Amino acid sequence: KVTVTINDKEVTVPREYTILNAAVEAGVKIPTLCHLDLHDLKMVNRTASCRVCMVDVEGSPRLAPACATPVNDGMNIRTDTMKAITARRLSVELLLSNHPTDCLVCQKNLQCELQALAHELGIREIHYSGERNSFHLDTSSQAVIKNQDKCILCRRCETACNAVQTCGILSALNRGFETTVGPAFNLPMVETSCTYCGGCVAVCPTAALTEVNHVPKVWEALRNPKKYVVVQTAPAIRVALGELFGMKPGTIVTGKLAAGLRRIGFDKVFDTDFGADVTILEEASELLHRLENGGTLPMLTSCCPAWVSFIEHQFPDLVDIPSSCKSPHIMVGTIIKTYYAEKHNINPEDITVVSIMPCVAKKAEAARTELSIDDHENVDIVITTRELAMMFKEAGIDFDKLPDEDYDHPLGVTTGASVIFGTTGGVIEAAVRTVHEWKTGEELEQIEYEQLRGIEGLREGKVQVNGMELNIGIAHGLGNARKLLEDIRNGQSQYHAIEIMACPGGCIGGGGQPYHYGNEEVVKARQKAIYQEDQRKNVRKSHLNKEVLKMYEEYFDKPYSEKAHKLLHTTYTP
Ligand code: HC0
Ligand code: SF4
Repeated sequence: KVTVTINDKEVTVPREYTILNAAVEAGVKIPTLCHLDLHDLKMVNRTASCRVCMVDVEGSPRLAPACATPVNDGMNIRTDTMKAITARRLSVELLLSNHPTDCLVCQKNLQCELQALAHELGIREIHYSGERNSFHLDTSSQAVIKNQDKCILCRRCETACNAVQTCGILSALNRGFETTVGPAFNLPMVETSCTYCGGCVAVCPTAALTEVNHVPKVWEALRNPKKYVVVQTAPAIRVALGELFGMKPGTIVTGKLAAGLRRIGFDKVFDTDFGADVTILEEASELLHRLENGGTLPMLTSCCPAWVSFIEHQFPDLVDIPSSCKSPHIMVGTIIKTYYAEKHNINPEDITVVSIMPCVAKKAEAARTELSIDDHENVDIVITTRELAMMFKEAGIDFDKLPDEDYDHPLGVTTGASVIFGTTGGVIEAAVRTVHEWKTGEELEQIEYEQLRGIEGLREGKVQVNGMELNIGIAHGLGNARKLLEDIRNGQSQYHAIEIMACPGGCIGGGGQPYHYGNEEVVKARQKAIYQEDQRKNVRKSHLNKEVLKMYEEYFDKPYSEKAHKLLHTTYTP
């Protein structure tokens, strides 16, 4: 341990701490911009490129970047000297001198870390003016927009894409003033193996990387009297949306969410959780089928589209191992345009399905033609949690004051098992609840599988089912997934089933969620809330969802039937 003094406050901290770590401990705020430290999620960006965290260290002629300078015993640090303050302002002013000033109409207006910093430092004038970079705006993909004019070269996106996701799409290009970040040869995003996980979007401090904005399309559908517009919400939305209306991370807003969606004009408010229950019935059947018939093992979950895209691009030889189940929101889209449309005598052509997702990749997933039925997309528009908040704000919805309302029947009837899909470990826990009861015929009393829970990037658990031991692997973050896939490729995997989610934390930490600004406690609070929501449910196992069972009886016959195969399953393209 070492003892240091920061602004006259003494703290004793571990030797490996930086000045910034010590300042946090001392309760002294040092502004940062490029820095990112999600320690438990293993996402750390320490490039020290922005020079915003400069501090004065007694006895040193030069200022030190707090994020990259280790502490020494007896160090006397000041964050508030004129020299430090001036240096910080200078760094921000220099960044601003090469940054567009269209903040008022920027996608990140009031959500931008650079803007917030300029405000905090009281910058009212940019003393330097000169040439500005002007790069090509990349709108080639269905999911991510890349606007390098707004890039401040913090390199957080590179950390997310390379160190965490191991996708290797983004890296520095050119030199000097021409330096920018992009794919090799500055190819358009659509021509790369980008998974659209949105990891880069989630950590970009400015609007250099944002999601494609589909809000206008949703308004257009809602205003079209000929359209029957149905909405569905992913499990992770209900534990995060409140943050965009000033609520504490982890506030559960399920009822207000349903009410708000009704207020802005959706004809039906359905739940992706219904599709998650259907997924469990299909996926659990598939797992048992594979186990009992010598099928390919391990079986991998298939609900995360960035993960599906990752395996297609990077492990094309393994595409027969994910479950063939379409993802829950695509299943809901299919069910609305087949079963529900037939039952209510609505022409599927007149239906618009909108998915509210914590995810950027879901935008690209919905456009995949192999998921269509009869040439119609199952899901027409996907918007993120952030985009939904924009819609509520635009519509003047006082979210906080909304009453709690229920989702509509039948596709709004859901279980606790489907809610936990929103966190890492949840899909496989939900599957085990069902597999266990199906195999033993006995009621499972202890349904909370603690060994499958947690925030570690790679986890495993052993579950007893009717005398058989199921080995389960869990990975979140594509870099962790890569390790499990390499084991499978080398014939070293001991698992029967593996859950993979691309985003750190699972969907709760998705690329379309409210920005966490590097605070991983936000992701943990959402995870806690997901498990609370499960506990609040009367029915907590997917195979006991009455409306799902009724639908099978009326339409699909039984899980894994021929009709279910035709409509609820898909194939992958190497
Ligand atoms: Fe997820 Fe999903 S759980 S991927 O994490 O499976 O996005 O929340 O909607 O589809 O249900 C995201 C979240 C979903 C799907 C579900 C799955
Ligand atoms: Fe990399 Fe994901 Fe961003 Fe694509 S969306 S560039 S894979 S971090």
